[in-house]
Amino acid sequence: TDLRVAVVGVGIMGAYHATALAFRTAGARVTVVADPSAERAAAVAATVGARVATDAREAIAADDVDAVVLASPGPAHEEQVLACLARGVPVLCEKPLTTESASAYRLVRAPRSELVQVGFMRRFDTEYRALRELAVSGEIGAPLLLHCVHRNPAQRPAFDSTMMLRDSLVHEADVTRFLLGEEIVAVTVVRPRASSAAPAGVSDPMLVLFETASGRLVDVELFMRTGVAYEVRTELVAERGSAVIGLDQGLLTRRAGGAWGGALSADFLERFGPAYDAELQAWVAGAGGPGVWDGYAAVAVCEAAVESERTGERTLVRLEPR
Ligand code: ISE
Repeated sequence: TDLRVAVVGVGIMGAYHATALAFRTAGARVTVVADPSAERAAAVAATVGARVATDAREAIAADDVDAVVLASPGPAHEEQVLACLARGVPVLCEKPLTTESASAYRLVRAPRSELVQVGFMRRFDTEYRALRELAVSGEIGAPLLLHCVHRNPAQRPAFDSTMMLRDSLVHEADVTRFLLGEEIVAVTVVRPRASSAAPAGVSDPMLVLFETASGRLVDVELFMRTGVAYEVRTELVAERGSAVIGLDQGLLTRRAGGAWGGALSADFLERFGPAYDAELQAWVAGAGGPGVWDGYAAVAVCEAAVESERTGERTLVRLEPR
């Protein structure tokens, strides 16, 4: 019998999850869809053969729901995750787990918090998995540095410096923890001259430096309005070699018309679509994935980054005991 899933929040991400669950995931079907926009909920529900709930609470409490995908905005997550845990149903919560470390830590401490998986889909991307295998294999020696590039072609004006750090940098925080296997202890945000594409007061691009517990360094370029493409690259530098992922999308290099080149990903669904599908399939199968601690640790890093962006100072990450 299929796992009956409620999808809460059907913006771009939730709509993608709903169709992936309905048409590309074994062992699951979508029974309920909820969204503040009744129109959007109805459209997605019709596509996947589900019914519409009046609100998130009703969806989470419904009798025909065994598990929940939360793709609502970060500020809504705490209450919704707690409702799932109170009912004892597994929940796949999109990143960020919450928007402040205090609320994320409340989820760490909540009874049955092992039922939470956080939507860090890069952990299910074949390139990131290969990079991690290389990092832990010892083949190129001990990892020393990561260079990360995270570029979006465009963002809405409301995507300000804080959102860049909470919603986009959060992926690099998790990738760092995933690849290096240790916590990030300090964050420094540097603001170069802003792009003319950045709204007034928004620090776009930014450079961010993570320091890990054992003293490794990770630099991140966050640039949300390049006007070019969706580009995510990570280079690992180790004692006897280095490796990079995300350089070529699709690897097809065409030579024609007096030029050579290939296509770039237009958006995160194109780049990470297969990773999202793998993430959902693993979640439905109960195979395990990033949990509530991973979600909390990444939120704590982003919170330090928000403070560093404001003060210009190197900022320590405050992590409660595990
Ligand atoms: C979005 O929330 C994501 O998670 C994407 O991966 C990221 O690149 C984008 O900047 C965010 O808006």
